[in-house]
Amino acid sequence: MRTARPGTGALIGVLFTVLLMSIMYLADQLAGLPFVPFLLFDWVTRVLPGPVVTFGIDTMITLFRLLGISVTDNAKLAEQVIAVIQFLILGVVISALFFALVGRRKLPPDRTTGLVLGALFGLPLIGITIALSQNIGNPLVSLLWLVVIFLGWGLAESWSAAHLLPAGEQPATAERAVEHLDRRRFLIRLGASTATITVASTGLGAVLARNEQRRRAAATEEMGHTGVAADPRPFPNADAEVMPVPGTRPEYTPLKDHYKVFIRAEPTVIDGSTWTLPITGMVDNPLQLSLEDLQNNYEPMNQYVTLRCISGRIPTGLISTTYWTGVSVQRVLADAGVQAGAQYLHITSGDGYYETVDLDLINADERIMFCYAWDGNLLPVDHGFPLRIWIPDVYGMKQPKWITGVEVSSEYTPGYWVERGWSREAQVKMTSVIDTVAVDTLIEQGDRRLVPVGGIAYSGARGISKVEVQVDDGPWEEAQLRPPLSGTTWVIWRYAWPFAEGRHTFAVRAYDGDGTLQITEESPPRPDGATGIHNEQATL
Ligand SMILES: Nc1nc2c(c(=O)[nH]1)N[C@H]1C(S)=C(S)[C@@H](COP(=O)(O)O)O[C@H]1N2
Ligand SMILES: [Mo]
Repeated sequence: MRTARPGTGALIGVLFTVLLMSIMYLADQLAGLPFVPFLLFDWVTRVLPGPVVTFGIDTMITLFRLLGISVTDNAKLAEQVIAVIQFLILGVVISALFFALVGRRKLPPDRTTGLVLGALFGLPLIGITIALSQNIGNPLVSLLWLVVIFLGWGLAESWSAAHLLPAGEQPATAERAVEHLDRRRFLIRLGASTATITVASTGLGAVLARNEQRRRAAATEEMGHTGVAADPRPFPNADAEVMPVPGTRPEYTPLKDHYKVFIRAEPTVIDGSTWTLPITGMVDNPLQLSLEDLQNNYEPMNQYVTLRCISGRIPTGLISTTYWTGVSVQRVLADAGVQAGAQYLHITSGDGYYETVDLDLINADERIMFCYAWDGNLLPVDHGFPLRIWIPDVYGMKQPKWITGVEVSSEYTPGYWVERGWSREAQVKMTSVIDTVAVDTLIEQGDRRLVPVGGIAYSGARGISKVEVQVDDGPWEEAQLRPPLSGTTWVIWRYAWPFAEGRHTFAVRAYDGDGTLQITEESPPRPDGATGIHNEQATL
């Protein structure tokens, strides 16, 4: 008997699985058909226990920091790479096992086996795709497409096995040599042709993806100019005397730099022209509101908002500020007529995310809004188009994007991240951060030279009343505060320190609107949000 060739099987698995992915990618760009590796990844992260997922994310962030890579810019890309590798491993393992079995004459490399193999690989994945498919175009077309390509993968596997592991009696030595040569040629030709198709379809897919991105940007811009929201500029603090120290992060985050966090490998795309917001459950008058209803039937509210992710460390990039426009949730609920005994809003999203909001909180705060615009334009796709909620003073995890359902209920159910071990309340923890010790922009004051130090302080909707800076073991000195864009944004602070040569440690701490000092004891982001003092070293 010929010895089994799991190595060959693995190689064939790489060729056909990479090819399979490139075809799925092209079909995704051409026709919006599902890209299964991302969906598999989404499913795996959803079914794995919370601590495992958090450990995975933490490991990734730690690794990035060690490598000096920006977490904000690359986290999603890293997830996508992991998704592709995971899918590849799956295909390779199945292929290697298959070749091993064929090599041991346990399976014939014929058409039936190929179809069964393709079904074994594809059916669970098709199941996952259907389970996660709120947003895949036509489900029937997607289904048929996936059946075809996975069966195709199986047939290609068995066809290759038939060429590479011929059945029959052990041939004579001379024939064996010829066969060996044949197999080699077959492998080379196979490698060349699969590689060609892979490169071609991936390349074409990438071009289509870039065009689609442009088209989407143009379309959003056009919709944005229908005057959905007031333009945020000029800023309310344009005349403020206290200016940021050069090197401080922008007070108003450029939209493209706003941090992004979402559970799936890709942002969720919702068709705004057919989308409606259903308000259901314990209401007298269930509603179905279109985007236009929300824009036209309710007084728009505008608010400068700093949004912060609970998983951010100190300091971190997972915090940004922009201008939010929407309608008061109170007003919408008044139209729906909330019934006695109702206690919670269950919000569900197009990506499978969900959160629960206490109705007492909504009744107490008319600022809580269904938000449809950022920075004067409709929401960007990545940030929750067409609708997200804003709740002051809590971390981003409490505020779903891509809202597709709102149900009024008497029962509490934990939200997506609460279920995975994160804080139920998720109230923002006060933080202050040093952005810059501006060694290069010394201020001359008579014969004194001062080093400007600057950064931000943030305390949800509680405001910042005081920021203090400490250098080495010196006293805590009060910094100057720039008036913020609003009571719900971060505050820019600055401090001028008398220059002294050497290596120094700068520390910062803040007090909120009530004069409460921030928590100085260090704690990690999980489960309640990071606390502790930010230190920064500089050599002068
Ligand atoms: N539907 C949905 N909403 C969501 C999330 C998500 O994954 N899906 N992530 C939440 C988290 S953890 C944060 S920090 C904010 C981030 O919003 P942004 O990406 O617009 O900055 O969205 C929140 N809302
Ligand atoms: Mo978050």
